[in-house]
Amino acid sequence: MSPELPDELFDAAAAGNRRALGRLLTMVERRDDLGAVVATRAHRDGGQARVIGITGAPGTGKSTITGRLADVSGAARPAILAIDPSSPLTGGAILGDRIRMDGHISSSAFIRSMATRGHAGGLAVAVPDAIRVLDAAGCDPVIVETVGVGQVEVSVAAAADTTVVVVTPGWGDAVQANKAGLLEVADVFAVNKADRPDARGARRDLELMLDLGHQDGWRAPIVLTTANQGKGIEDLWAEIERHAAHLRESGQLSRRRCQRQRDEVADRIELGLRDRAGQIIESEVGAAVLDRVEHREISPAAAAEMLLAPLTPDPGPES
Ligand SMILES: Nc1nc2c(ncn2[C@@H]2O[C@H](COP(=O)(O)OP(=O)(O)OP(=O)(O)O)[C@@H](O)[C@H]2O)c(=O)[nH]1
Ligand SMILES: [Mg+2]
Repeated sequence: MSPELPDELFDAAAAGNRRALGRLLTMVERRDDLGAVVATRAHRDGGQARVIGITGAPGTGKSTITGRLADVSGAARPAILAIDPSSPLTGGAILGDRIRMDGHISSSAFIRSMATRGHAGGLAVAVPDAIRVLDAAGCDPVIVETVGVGQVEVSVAAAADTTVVVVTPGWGDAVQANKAGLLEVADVFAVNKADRPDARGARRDLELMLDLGHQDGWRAPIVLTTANQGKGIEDLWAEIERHAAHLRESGQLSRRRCQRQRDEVADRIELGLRDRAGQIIESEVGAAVLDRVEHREISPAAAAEMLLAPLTPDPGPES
């Protein structure tokens, strides 16, 4: 019989059973009661894995790099989590297949893809849960691939210890507006498709950008890669490891992780309050208060304050 209870699934997953690991991830993605049990245990047992984010514009070679990195890491049980914020419900599976088709086929990595399911903000809580499950099941490193340069990617980058931003020759023309965003998230840059003309120019543009930015004891190194030929991947891995060592030695690793947990709790509060707001508006009391707004007895602001009051009790005098 195959195990179906979270504890049994964790034992099986830790022993290398991929199906059990997949089941656990499905449980946390559903975010139901069972998912909460899984997430709790994953949080208790996690904290060991190195979490590496790989991000950048569509088609820059993230999946190819990710698969190659998993192999070059020499790790026994690397995991890849591919996230596509733009994809509809079924998109995730397609993305996963694309890793296998386009990218180098990693020999040992556990690969999982996740779509956002159109849940505003949902990714912010689903991704950390999935990372924790992989971590608690003994996967290391956990490499998280996200597409795009924008808000979602910034929040996903926040879930990683080390974030690699992938650009290609000509990047400077393409993402003019996002330079500040790139600088903010990048711990390491990969200029991929270095087999194309002007990879050196792309590196120079990045250097100039880094010269202007402020530095916090770490200047993002730039590595030229030709991922589909496996070139530069070992150098890239070396820089990722160097950054990991810097985080540990400077004490930033625990600071970043603390900040991350804080952000996640804030995200979860926001999500919870948003759900509650919907429920309140739909409730009988909500309808009655809205009725008074409609009759111009009270303002929308006053209505919101009235409906919020039970949610935010006065903390009272300090005890
Ligand atoms: N010429 C060249 N092609 C590459 C290189 N690395 C990857 N590719 C190719 O570029 C295409 C896109 O690679 P992917 O790894 O799927 O890129 P991606 O960034 O994961 O793409 P999305 O997930 O769709 O955003 C594939 O056809 C790769 O084979 C490279 O260094 N040079
Ligand atoms: Mg990809």
